[in-house]
Amino acid sequence: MHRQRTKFSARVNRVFTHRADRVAKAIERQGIRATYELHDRLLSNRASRGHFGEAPPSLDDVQRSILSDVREHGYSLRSFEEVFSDAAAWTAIEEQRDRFVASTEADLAAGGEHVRVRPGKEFVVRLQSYGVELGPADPWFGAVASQRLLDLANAYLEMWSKLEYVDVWYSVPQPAAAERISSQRWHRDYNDKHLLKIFLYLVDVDEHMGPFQYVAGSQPGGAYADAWGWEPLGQHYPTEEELEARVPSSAVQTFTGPAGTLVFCNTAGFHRGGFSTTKPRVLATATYSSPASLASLTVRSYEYAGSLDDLDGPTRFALT
Ligand SMILES: O=C(O)CCC(=O)C(=O)O
Repeated sequence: MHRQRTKFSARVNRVFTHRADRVAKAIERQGIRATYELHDRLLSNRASRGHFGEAPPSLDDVQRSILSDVREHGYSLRSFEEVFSDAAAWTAIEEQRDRFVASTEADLAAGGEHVRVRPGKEFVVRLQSYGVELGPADPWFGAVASQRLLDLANAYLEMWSKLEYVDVWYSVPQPAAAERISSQRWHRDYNDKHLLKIFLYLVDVDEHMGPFQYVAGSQPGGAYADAWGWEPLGQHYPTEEELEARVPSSAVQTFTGPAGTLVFCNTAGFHRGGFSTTKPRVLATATYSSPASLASLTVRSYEYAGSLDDLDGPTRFALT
């Protein structure tokens, strides 16, 4: 997760000198951090914790075991089949992948002008990006807006969560000699400490295809939580050597696996991925965050396009 330029700093840029711009940005950062803390303690998350506490969801064995993994280690490694046991849903997601891969490869072959990328992260082509409408007709959205996953996210965050981000990514292979950049480097997501992120591999991913990697125990509350600890808008990108000096190599988990591999993790912990040097890595991803994050540090990637009348309280809260 990488920060987008805010309107305020863009406005300041036009008016102030370079030095004043730096000062304005520092003040803005301080204000955003304070706003996040206030929303976490009082303004947003308190009510959300209250809703959750009134009627906590009852979880089945699979959900409970994922929850216990993520709490203890910061991640849980599963498969789509184990979590959903829904062959039709998996087929629909595979068809969505095939359409996306075909259109992305046609666009890239024609020069890449029409692919959706974000500045500074051009190695990831996105199916949706920001500002789209999503609803039950979209198979991946249907899976991550399901009660099964929302119950899990809410139980992990111990509050009603927001489904903040939903997308499918195609990571374009890089030259083997290229430097890792952006989310290919070790980092903590800056936008919340109450985070549950999901990655579903849509192709087989080996060690050369930029597998997702995670430092077990680096999640808030874990054994390595204090290594460049999480803070709102934090921007620590330690080198491999710096990370190795503070965290044993046995803590670094590398998720190679077949299509259908499903990783749950709190990306407030250290992670990286997407540095493929051979074949494209295609995956679906989603993020559940706390309301405090949406109120201060991030924007939802989509607008919900379905009918709100059919939704229960936690689902309506998550999607709006
Ligand atoms: O592409 C990856 O494996 C890492 C993605 C990432 O850093 C993120 O979603 O925060």
